[in-house]
Amino acid sequence: MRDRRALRRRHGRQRILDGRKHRPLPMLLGEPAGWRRVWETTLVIKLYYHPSPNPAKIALFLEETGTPYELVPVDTRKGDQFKPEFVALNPNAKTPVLTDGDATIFDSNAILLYLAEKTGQFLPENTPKARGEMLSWLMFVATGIGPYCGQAVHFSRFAPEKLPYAINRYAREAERHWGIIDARLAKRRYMLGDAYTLIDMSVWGWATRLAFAIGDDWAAMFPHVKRHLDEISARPAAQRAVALKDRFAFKTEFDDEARRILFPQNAHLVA
Ligand SMILES: N[C@@H](CCC(=O)N[C@@H](CS)C(=O)NCC(=O)O)C(=O)O
Repeated sequence: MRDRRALRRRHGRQRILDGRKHRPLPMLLGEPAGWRRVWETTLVIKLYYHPSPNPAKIALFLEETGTPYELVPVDTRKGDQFKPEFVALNPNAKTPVLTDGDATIFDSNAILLYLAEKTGQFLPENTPKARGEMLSWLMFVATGIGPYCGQAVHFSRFAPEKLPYAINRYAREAERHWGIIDARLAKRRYMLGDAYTLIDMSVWGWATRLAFAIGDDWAAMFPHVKRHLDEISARPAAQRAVALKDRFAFKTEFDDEARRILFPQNAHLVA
């Protein structure tokens, strides 16, 4: 009890981080031991963020759980991801990164799993069957949806040469992966059944960019993905997550400097 009072004195009942009031974690109300754990651990969470699909998933999870966090902008079009202090957190030099005390986690799907396990929220039931399904879909999004959408965008929008083979390869593979998600959502409300879980948040990140990744007719191709996207996007937490982009003046131009920074391995080909 004394610990709790001391923490309250230090942080206030609702701590103001980044100019905004954060609500206490709802799942822990009425759970005094949990309160102490939350005050001691989650107040120190930092999300290294850029307004793009992978960081968006993490923002959604933090907003859904009401977890207090500090938002740290990383302007990838200006090269912030290559600063030594950021590379020390993520040797892959990409957003998002989450730090929680002395824990540092990179890669969006790893972060989602970390947060779900930490908070005990948005996980399926703890049976081998349900856990196996959850891990399979999490990895499917991480290794299929993310990379194929990323490359589809790259070759159709950013590559200086329009290479039909590469454009077709990645567009068709991105579509094939989304077709698998669409078929799954045709039979269930959420990715794992009746409950909204971390997998839905992971899918949501890239679903918000489907028009950009595979074209304006995507909704006709994947109506169940569209229904899922619309439902999640209407949630207040999703709206707060999307609004985070307005807190900082991120560079929006995709000019030659941004191209050189984001695709350094190709810079000598277009110089
Ligand atoms: N596998 C990583 C991919 C992260 C990623 O590609 N992040 C993009 C934003 S969505 C980024 O930071 N790009 C900057 C760059 O490539 O230099 C994850 O899921 O977190």
